[in-house]
Amino acid sequence: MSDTTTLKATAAGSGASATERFLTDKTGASGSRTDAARVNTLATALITAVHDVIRSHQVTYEEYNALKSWLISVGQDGEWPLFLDVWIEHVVEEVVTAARQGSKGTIEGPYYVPGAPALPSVSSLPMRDTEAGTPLLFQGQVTGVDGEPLAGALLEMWQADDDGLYAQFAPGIPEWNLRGSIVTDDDGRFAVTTIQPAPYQIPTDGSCGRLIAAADWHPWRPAHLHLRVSAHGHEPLTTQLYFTGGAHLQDDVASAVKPELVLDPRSNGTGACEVTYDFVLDPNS
Ligand code: MBD
Ligand code: FE
Repeated sequence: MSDTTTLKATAAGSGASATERFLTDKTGASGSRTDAARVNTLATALITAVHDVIRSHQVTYEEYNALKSWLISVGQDGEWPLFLDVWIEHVVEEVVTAARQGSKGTIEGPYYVPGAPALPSVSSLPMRDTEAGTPLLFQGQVTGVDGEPLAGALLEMWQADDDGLYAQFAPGIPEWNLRGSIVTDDDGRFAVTTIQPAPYQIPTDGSCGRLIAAADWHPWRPAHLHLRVSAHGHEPLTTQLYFTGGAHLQDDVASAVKPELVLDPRSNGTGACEVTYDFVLDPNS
């Protein structure tokens, strides 16, 4: 018997998965490396910035306690990855990639999983027979900054399904659904069949949703494909691609849209859409 409550995507469920994922993949190496002088500089600057907000906005005890209780609940919901990636990461990405010559990138967000199944240069992303959405043929070439094709580059793709759910962060979806690692051919080319993604709402039933409601913001991101493009001797590129004319290109809750990242797919007359997009990777720094 299928029990709908056990299959319901919840903020706490996706938050717990995203927190676990982050602790598995992203700590360890960087967790203890920062030296004390740098910690002192950054922690002092951050705490001082908060003091300035309290003084300039004459924060009350009621507001201080509301903040304290909200911060506690973000952790209880596992929503620190979501909060940080939606409201903070875009500025880190801007600072860290400012000197790049190759393709523009944007934020990774909380739902990348390394190790998606390897696929040949001409492939379909894994999907269900019943997968909803318009088929999309996404093709292009990966090169270095001098135009040299990068054979054997890895194009990792991940996206939400038509209900806005990511495999491994919501229940009831096959493990690698709409996730794959495409390997480019001898010319650096790839051609991937997937589905056109739908606009996406970040979870609204947890602490981030309570902040959005309390501040009268909205939870929407424009429809997007996530990509991580990597090749030997080159800086990996983390990016997202959007769709011209789509909702929320101008008011992405995660502030992660750039004009260079907007695709304009054309109908190919068979009920599918096609678009070409090329990636240029910087050499390793
Ligand atoms: C997403 O799917 C996403 O891409 C970002 C940046 C934040 C939350 C959910
Ligand atoms: Fe996303």
